[in-house]
Amino acid sequence: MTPPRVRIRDTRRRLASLAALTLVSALAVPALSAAPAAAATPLRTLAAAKGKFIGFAAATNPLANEAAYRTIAQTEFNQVTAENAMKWESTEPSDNSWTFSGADQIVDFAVANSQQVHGHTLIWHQQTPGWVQGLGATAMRTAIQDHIATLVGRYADNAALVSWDVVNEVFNEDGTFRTSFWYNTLGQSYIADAFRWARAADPNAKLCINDYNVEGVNAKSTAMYNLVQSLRAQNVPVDCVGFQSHLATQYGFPSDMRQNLERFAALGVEVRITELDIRIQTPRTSAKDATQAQYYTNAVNACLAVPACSGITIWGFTDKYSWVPDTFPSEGAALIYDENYQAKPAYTAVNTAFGGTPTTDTQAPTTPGTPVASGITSSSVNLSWTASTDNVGVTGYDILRAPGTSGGTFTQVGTSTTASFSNTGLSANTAYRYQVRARDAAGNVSAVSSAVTVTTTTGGGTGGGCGATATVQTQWQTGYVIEPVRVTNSGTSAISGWTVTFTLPAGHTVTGSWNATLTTSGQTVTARNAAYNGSLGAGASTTFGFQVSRPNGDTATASGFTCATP
Ligand code: G2I
Repeated sequence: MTPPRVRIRDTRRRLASLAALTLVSALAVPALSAAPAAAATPLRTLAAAKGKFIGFAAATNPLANEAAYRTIAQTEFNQVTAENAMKWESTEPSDNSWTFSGADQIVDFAVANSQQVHGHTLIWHQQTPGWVQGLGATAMRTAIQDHIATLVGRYADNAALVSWDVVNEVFNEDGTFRTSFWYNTLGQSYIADAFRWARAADPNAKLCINDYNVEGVNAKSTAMYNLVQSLRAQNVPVDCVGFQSHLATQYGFPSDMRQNLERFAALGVEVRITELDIRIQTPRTSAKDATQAQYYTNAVNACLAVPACSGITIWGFTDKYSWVPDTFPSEGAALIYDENYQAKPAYTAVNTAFGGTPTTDTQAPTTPGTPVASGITSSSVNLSWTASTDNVGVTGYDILRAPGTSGGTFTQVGTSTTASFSNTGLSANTAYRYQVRARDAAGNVSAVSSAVTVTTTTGGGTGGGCGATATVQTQWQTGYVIEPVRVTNSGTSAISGWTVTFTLPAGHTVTGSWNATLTTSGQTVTARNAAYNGSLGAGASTTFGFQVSRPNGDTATASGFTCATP
């Protein structure tokens, strides 16, 4: 493995550290319960102890937007490959017009989390823009050289970026060269040129050739072997060979993977598993999960058995984002976490193969308390609840919502890592019921809590609602008058009624009121509009007042005035 280079001259912006915001999205309830897998030493800790990296292919969108994705990405992995963001169409969509945002985002994330980056990919027949494909030989050569010099050069001084896929998928299955536009225009010369230009742009990066269906000994991997041997004999700087390892359980595991890695290692190159995923024919079953887990074990063991194998990159990590179903209809579930970020048996397999002893905890967290609603507006509500407890630790909560005061179906509207949640985007003057359930570090799920019913306020259009301010008009030893309590429609459309609540100190009693109807429950007083002052246009206000008696010498007055509509 490349020792990390120590100089970091490049001080590009870092990802702003995003607060652990709760996520609001409609998630399906998992069809198959996740394996009791975690409460485990993270994969990166285990792999590092074996001198290997364990990485993932990063998709820019969830990396920017999903806390659950980021948490696993930084906790479990010490290596990252850009799934798409460093490809030619992403970085140089038109000639000499560059977009580095996605590539920088991933490199910055890696730097912030002490992860090494593998650059993917410089020369590939896919995801290369049309303007390149149509070039003649001389112009194409120049375009390749410029592309490599600029892209590789950008990260050459960044210690995190340790390696590049220089050429990708140059072979057909029978071991002949793929007749791509590269090959058809330049012959095989483009391969050696690309490596030399990459070396010139970053003398320290490990330079790799990468392909799929080369995991076992076969015609294609033998062609790869011969090419690497011949290039190195010509002093072409090929340092490393990447074995993508897009495997499928229905085709069997390449049982000679270790032997194949070893023959390449004997050429003096680093080898790495670059794009591991193991797809099944969906839907998942326990039996298919078990086969998949065994294949993951086999792949990790193959790398562990070969000292020249620097590590393993999984092509993603959650089934929520995987290229497989788009390409192979009715296949998928190829990764080690399910689409709800729950660890699968495949995770347990990888963890165990790297020497971990993940617990097999099956104890569910205690049921969370019934949610308590506060801060209800016409479009949002804050929920909080008594936290669950768990033997291996609660990792978060699912928030479920059903429409109305009864009936309907509870569906998940978000997750929270704390015992509170803010649900926004609700309809005004509408009832909802909320329940929560807890998850633990091993993927166990608690029973759902009892439901709380919430009715949003009527609102007044954008920023709807009302406000109340109270003034003490006069007071004496044993009482006081609050006048006016001014009620204002703070929205942008009319309201047809209002309710002001406030709190009386202990021992205080309302003795009279005007322009509103007051009812008292304990220390809480509720003032409803009178028949003649409930309707308020946008921005309009009205007032009411009341008188209170209090214990002799008590100087406190009523407080905590809030207004709701209606
Ligand atoms: O095809 C699987 C992998 C085979 N080896 C090379 C890898 O680079 C390749 O990765 C996949 C990505 O996982 C996909 O995400 O490469 C595909 C392109 O051939 C990527 O798919 C593309 C879609 O085809 C586009 O429609 C989409 O806009 O991803 C793009 C970005 O999401």
